[in-house]
Amino acid sequence: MKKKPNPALPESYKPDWAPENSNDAFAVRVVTGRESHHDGLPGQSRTVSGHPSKKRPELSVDDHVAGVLANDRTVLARTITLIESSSPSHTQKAQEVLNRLLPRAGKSLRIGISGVPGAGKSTFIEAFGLYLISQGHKVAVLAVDPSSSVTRGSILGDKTRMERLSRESSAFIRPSPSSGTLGGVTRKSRETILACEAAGYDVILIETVGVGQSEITVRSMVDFFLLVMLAGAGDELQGIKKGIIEIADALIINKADGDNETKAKVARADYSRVLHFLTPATRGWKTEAYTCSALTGAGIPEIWQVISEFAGVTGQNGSFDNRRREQALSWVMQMIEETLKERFYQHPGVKQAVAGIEHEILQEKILPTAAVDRLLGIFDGSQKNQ
Ligand SMILES: Nc1nc2c(ncn2[C@@H]2O[C@H](COP(=O)(O)OP(=O)(O)OP(=O)(O)O)[C@@H](O)[C@H]2O)c(=O)[nH]1
Ligand SMILES: [Mg+2]
Repeated sequence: MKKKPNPALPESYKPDWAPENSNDAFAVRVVTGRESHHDGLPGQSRTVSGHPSKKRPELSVDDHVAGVLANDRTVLARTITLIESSSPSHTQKAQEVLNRLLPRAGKSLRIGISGVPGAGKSTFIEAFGLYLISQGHKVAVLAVDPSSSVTRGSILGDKTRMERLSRESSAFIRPSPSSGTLGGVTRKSRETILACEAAGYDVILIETVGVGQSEITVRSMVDFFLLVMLAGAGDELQGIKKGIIEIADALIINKADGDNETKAKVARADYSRVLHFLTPATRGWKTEAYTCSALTGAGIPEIWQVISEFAGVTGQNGSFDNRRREQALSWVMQMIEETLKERFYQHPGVKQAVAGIEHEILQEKILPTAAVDRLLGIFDGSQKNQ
């Protein structure tokens, strides 16, 4: 389907599947280079009528906290933008907001959904999300927004399909560009999850395009990891490695409809055999393969049943809470690594010395180990930068 251009809305402002006349809950990101000191929202965004709107004043910490807790989706969207901002003053403010939100976070089921481009992740999330809402849940989706990637998302040229879900008042969809991030997962996804939980969403769905590392990252922030597969595509084509199957709590063979249904059933049996030999990702839980059709909705309630059962079993045997605690610990370690790395490369002495040392290495004038010693010495102050 060809995308309909909407001249009133710059593409970077709203994803193409956001409902028409929707509010800023669907605003995504800033057009780069427009403003240097923005509040993380499109400074020159336009109204639906096409006239540039006035730049909105920054929200205070209190405004952010109150808005999120009241489930004001516009404020939640702006809070996530604040969280994602890389400006140090925003980071500080975001931390204050998050600290205040923290007591209200954590009470959700976090579900990661991965699979190769075109497997039907977004279509599945729409069908699944609508089903969950019909069961009284409130669903937040961190989705990959294909309109922002070079290939326009899937290699099949499709776009995210969540139009219906995005119209639901019990749903919140936060797209993130798949380009420049780890298959749509950003460094700030964990904090975004906390903000969504504080806003009252009790099921969080996180879509990621399978690119190897992204599955591992998503696994480290969710309770349940779902792999969306296709029948008859072959593991190689699907880019699915044994390691990825091993971190899944369920495999679903999607597109089990029409002519494809039989093939999907065969694939399910094949994967079941493979799973039999693998160590399950979660203690006390047996990972199995299921078929479903995100298009017709067949198999969708059963998947929720599986996930609910998972929550029950792992809640009882303690592995649910254990995993959350381990995830928190590895998050801390990861943040330390990132912060140290950032500080190292931002260190004035290191910055000054790095080019020269690089040159010396290329000229084979210095050994790599000595180069490391020198740079680290400059960083920790034990060596002067000559
Ligand atoms: N027949 C059939 N088609 C489906 C089903 N689920 C998704 N599709 C189609 O498959 C195509 C890709 O679906 P998406 O949901 O965009 O796939 P995706 O995995 O989110 O893709 P990326 O976000 O680009 O990685 C679309 O044309 C969908 O209509 C299904 O259950 N049955
Ligand atoms: Mg998608």
